Amino acid sequence: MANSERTFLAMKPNGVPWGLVGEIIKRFEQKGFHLAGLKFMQASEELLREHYTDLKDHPFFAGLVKYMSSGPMVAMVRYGLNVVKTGRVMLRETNPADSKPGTICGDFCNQAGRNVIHGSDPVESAE
Ligand code: DAT
Ligand code: MG
Repeated sequence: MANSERTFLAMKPNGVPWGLVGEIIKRFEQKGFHLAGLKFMQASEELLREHYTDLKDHPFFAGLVKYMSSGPMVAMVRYGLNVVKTGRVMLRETNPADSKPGTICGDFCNQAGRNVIHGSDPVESAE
């Protein structure tokens, strides 16, 4: 059922010290996406290399894995109608300069390498 579509979101190691955990949870709550799971966790470099395997040939890959493993994240699974695509719209364009005000990156970030939150894209990746 479309209403049970699920996405994986994770507030990145900068989102936690920047004090954005409550704000970001609030946005997903207000939008009506239900919480299926939530975990405060620090990911290993090994797990992150697997998570980002599609990006392994990019020059920023090593820095991405190091940064993402540098501190705790708040990982969540949320579900609802078109949550993967809608969640991405709520997050950003990958280039912060293209992210509109009102999106998480439009409001809280200015560089791709510190973009506050991960959100699955596309549905197969969320699964
Ligand atoms: P997104 O996270 O918006 O789906 P992505 O999957 O292409 O973007 O890249 C994953 C992460 O890698 C992204 O959140 C931040 C980092 N990244 C992407 N492009 C980058 C760049 N040009 N410079 C530095 N980090 C980058
Ligand atoms: Mg991506």
